Amino acid sequence: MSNTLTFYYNPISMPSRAVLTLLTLGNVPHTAKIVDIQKQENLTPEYTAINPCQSVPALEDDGFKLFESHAILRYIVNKYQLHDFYPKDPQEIAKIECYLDWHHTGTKIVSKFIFTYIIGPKMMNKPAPPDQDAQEKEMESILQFIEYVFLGQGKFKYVQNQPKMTIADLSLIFELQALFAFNYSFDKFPGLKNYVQHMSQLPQIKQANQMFYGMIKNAPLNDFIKGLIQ
Ligand SMILES: N[C@@H](CCC(=O)N[C@@H](CS)C(=O)NCC(=O)O)C(=O)O
Repeated sequence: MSNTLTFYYNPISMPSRAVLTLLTLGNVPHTAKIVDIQKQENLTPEYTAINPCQSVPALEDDGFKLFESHAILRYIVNKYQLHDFYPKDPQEIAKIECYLDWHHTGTKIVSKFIFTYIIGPKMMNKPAPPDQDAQEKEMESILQFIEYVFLGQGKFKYVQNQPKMTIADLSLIFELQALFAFNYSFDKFPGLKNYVQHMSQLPQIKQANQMFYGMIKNAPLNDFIKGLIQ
């Protein structure tokens, strides 16, 4: 197998961290290249030729170009036969796919909330819209759904009751950890809190989060988050 896979990412991007963690956990030979979004490297003609969406992550493998983190995650598990992270049984596959499809309109509401009320106002000089309480309620209804449905009321260790961590978990966890920037306690959702706790302890996830944790470490943080990011 040739070592031609180039992974384009940004360490602050949640979908980038999901793919990076799979590459690390799966021991996939690759070259990782940071795309500096602040310097607008994602808008260059060279990068646009790799990812016409001008977003991260993206991948280039011996001339084959791919964008969208879920497509990239699936490509990696299929190409490198990483069945530990993607089941073989059609019904189990369908359950993982169900989460991955739902993620874009469901879980993404969590990161949208963080962007609107934390990253926008604090880092991009974008004033926060006034209806934070309503948006927080909507965001929490998503957290409740994840806990109830995808984590079986908190009884499942991994998304969709898989025996091992799959690409669905990798997609989910970094979005949930974005709530650390909001100093969120997770106390309303004990099943979700347990999930965040055990997933956050994985060394490869900690490693992927180095820059993110560095950015939040001096902010006021509750003991739950402090314990996880050290
Ligand atoms: N659905 C896409 C989302 C990609 C995306 O929105 N990436 C963001 C960072 S998390 C980005 O590159 N933003 C740069 C920009 O839009 O200018 C995926 O999962 O890959």
